[in-house]
Amino acid sequence: MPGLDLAGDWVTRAASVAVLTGAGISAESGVPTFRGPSGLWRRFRPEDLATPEAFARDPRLVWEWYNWLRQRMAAARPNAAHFALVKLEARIARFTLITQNIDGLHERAGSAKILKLHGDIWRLRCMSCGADWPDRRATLPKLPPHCSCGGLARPDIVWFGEPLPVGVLRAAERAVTNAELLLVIGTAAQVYPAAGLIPLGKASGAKVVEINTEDTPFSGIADFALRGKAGELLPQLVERASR
Ligand code: BV8
Ligand code: ZN
Repeated sequence: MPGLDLAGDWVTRAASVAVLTGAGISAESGVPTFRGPSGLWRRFRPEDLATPEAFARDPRLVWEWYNWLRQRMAAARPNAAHFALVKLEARIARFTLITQNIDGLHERAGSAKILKLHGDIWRLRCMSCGADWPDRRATLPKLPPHCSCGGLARPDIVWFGEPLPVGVLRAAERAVTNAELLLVIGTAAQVYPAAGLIPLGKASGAKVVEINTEDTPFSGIADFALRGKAGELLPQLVERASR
């Protein structure tokens, strides 16, 4: 693929690289994407479940969905795309991985510096005292779970209508603003403010390489829009860069 060689050169020469990943990078690990043909939201509407209103209305229903999601994510394994990013992180001093994913697969692959824009399904947060803690059990035995203070616990993730963690978003904006190269992998680029990082990086002078099986609203501003699976293209890109 023509773009792959040139994009590989850019990765080799870039002094700073930012990467934005979405659900598509975990698709080959068996984690269903949000909008794909077998998309999660085909069965459930996000408005019904991934919102604070839905949780206030029926915490048990929302937790049943997240228990199902936890089981799917616990059974998933990082794929070649996740591991390729670990190799890239080891080679490039100024490297920032920004993810919209809550599945924890980047961590399990060995990525260290991760900016999690939408939180982490393996953490819970108390609605009363605000405490948050890790819980990596595939499913939670008692729904909805409660905090030791007796308060109701929620997944420590960002729902629609909720602000992203400010520090994380600022750090992501800084990373794409200072990046010479921005890799955009497996995201439909439709959820904001995450998607806004792409034009921000471009406007700040970064070269943009998109890896996706389909077109997105920002394919047009990418210097290379590589069409294909992340699990296949990303390892090839990193392999070319390590020559
Ligand atoms: C906020 C956690 C304000 C929950 C998620 C109109 C215009 C602009 C914005 C809005 C608007 N109306 C509403 C908004 C705001 C809203 C928004 O952007 N809505 C969208 C739908 C229009 N945003 C928000 O509400 C955000 N908060 O704005 O707050 C505010 C500010 C201050 C004070 C108060 C309030 C919060 C957004 C976060 C929502 N939470 N996740 C959960 O996961 O359950 S978002 C959810 O979607 C996931 O995190 C997911 O990652 C994310 C984005 O989806 P993608 O990652 O792109 O995945 P998707 O399935 O869509 O696409 C997969 C892609 O991969 C596809 O392109 C496919 O082609 C590709 N692919 C598939 N297989 C492969 C592949 N590519 C490569 N290889 C493969 N094998
Ligand atoms: Zn509590």
